[in-house]
Amino acid sequence: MIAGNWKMNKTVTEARDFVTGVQGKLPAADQVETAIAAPALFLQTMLEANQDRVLRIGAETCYYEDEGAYTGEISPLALHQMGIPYVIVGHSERRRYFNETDDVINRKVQAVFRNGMTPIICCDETMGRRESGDKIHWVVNQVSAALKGISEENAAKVVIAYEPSWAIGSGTSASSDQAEEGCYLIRQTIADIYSDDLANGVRVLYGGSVKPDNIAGLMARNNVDGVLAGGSSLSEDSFIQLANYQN
Ligand code: G2H
Repeated sequence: MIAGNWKMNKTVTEARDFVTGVQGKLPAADQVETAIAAPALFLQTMLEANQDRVLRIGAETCYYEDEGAYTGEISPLALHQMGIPYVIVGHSERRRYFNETDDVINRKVQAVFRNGMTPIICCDETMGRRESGDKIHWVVNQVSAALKGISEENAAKVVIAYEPSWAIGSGTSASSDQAEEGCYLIRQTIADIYSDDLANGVRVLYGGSVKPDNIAGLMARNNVDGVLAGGSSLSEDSFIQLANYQN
């Protein structure tokens, strides 16, 4: 899976032009699944521009209640009714700037599944934790907390992204060894909670300064099933190159 996370970038017009521009230039979905998570403001326009339906259009976050007096929040029920298949949950920027706790993230994962969508759960790790040797504890706890109470049937569908905060937006990706190690740790955690079979079927992505010139080395690793790209998903050319990294 090659997924993009636009964060708070672009306008509705730019979002529509991007989707129009990538039509016919992405690999078939049964070879490489491609997705862009975009601000909720753009989603309807993007869905309408997505004539060939190869690109999956996702949301960057949602609330954990379906409806009610929650001013400014994004309803997972409404996302599902629009035809949105994926929602990013627990990105490190949501944890850091919007105080999302493990408990909130778990509720959001439940809400996404309750509404028939699939969460792309992000799991971060700071350089401090990596250097102090605390990364295992930290990553295991984040994955376990996000999946608390999630059935096997739903856990089998989940997508999890290993996103070391020291690589995000820095211009320097984790090495392929570091990405492999983080993704392996996530897969092992899922295996411990559920089973090896289930864990082997889950897609684990790497995110953090992925670019057209480093994607092939990351994707070559056993436990890296895809990438979540921020900055390099913003331009059509660069996203098309990421999606066609095998060519
Ligand atoms: C990590 C990533 C997208 P970037 O946040 O999820 O962003 O590729 O810009 O480091």
